[in-house]
Amino acid sequence: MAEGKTAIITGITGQDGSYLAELLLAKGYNVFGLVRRTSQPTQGRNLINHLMENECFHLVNGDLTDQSSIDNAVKEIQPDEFYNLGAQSFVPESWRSPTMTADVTGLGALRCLEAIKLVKPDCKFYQAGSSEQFGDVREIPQTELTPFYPRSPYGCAKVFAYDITRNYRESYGLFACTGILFNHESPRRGLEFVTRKVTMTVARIAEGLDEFLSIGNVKAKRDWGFAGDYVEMQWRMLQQDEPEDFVIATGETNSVQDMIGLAFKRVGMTLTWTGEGVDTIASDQDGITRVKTNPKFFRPAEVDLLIGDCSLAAEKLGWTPTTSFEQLVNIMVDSDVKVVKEALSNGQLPPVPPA
Ligand code: NAP
Ligand code: G4F
Repeated sequence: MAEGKTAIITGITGQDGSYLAELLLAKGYNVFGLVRRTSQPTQGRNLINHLMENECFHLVNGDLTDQSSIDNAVKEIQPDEFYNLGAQSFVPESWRSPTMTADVTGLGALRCLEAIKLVKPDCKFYQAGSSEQFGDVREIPQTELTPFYPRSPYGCAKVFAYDITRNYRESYGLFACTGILFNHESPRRGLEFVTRKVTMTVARIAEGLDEFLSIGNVKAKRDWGFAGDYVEMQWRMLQQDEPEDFVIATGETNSVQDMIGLAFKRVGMTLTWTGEGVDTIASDQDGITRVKTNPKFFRPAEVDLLIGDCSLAAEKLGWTPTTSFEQLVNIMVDSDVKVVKEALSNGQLPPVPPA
């Protein structure tokens, strides 16, 4: 054990959990990641494999749906800080599995707060909030004061988690706060999310493995940033003197169509778009169809536009995003081209985004 602070991270195997663990270890923390039991112990752990030899990095079994496992982790570890990043985080899945999403993503936060309240009330708590809480946005851009209007079971669960975090802060005096984070991406993003699905498919097309990208609503707009920047803000929120909720965003919005155009541009293809809605397609400079719309990727209720106002974080946390939208897309395309090339040269099958 290092002499520094001790932190628990739920969601350690995910995109943000892996970046946050690296950040805290570099700052001298002892990091304990909560992981769900799987029948194959190494399954899904590839983002943290490189940390397993670090003597300050530990895994502890637990599940956000199980109060005792969280209580036990807090009792044994006696953390100074607790980052609740675990969630069923894929919005379309939340319509297919709404009660599971409410249990993990909503009640999971309450279970963490209960454990802290009863066992270690001076532990600081970070809740991973989401711009999905704004949903059908009530104002543009969205700030910490914008009312919520979630559009999915996932968004509703995150609103509950936000409210209960504020309530435990006000009822019990816990240092508990929510970061309302807008979409943040990286080469570690899950293949089901739109940016990574696009960059992996573009890499596969560039290597001649696929012919076209099958996509949903390309008109939706998001405020996309780089995940590595965003975990630094999670940490900074817990270093404040007083707990406070913050919007973390870039302040720039782009459409899915813009994102796809940049990704193809990176591999030397210029797209021309035709049609509307489910009839939208895009062809490259040689007239080959490279993007086709598939109704199955449209959602029962869409969040059309997100753009955050991060003035409060700029003022109090010193927040300035370091990676532009085009740089982010280029980083992700280049990484996936490398992944595909390496797999092919090793005689392996390159990753395929879920259909
Ligand atoms: P992610 O890659 O989908 O990771 C989710 C993590 O939650 C995984 O480690 C997963 O573990 C874990 N998990 C799922 N169910 C669990 C359960 N029942 N018990 C314990 N752990 C469980 O998500 P992310 O992109 O890193 O996002 C981190 C957090 O920020 C999430 O809460 C997400 O909702 C929120 N958020 C993300 C963004 C974004 O743009 N990335 C924006 C706003 C908010 P397994 O490996 O076992 O599945
Ligand atoms: O990449 P997405 O699946 O992300 P979404 O729904 O915005 O949620 C992500 O960001 C949230 C923060 O706002 C997080 F809280 C949440 O956990 C997650 O990380 O979809 C982005 C947009 C949507 O409008 C969707 O309709 O892309 C559109 N889209 C169009 N075609 C598609 C597709 N999304 C996916 N996943 N797959 C498609 O084929």
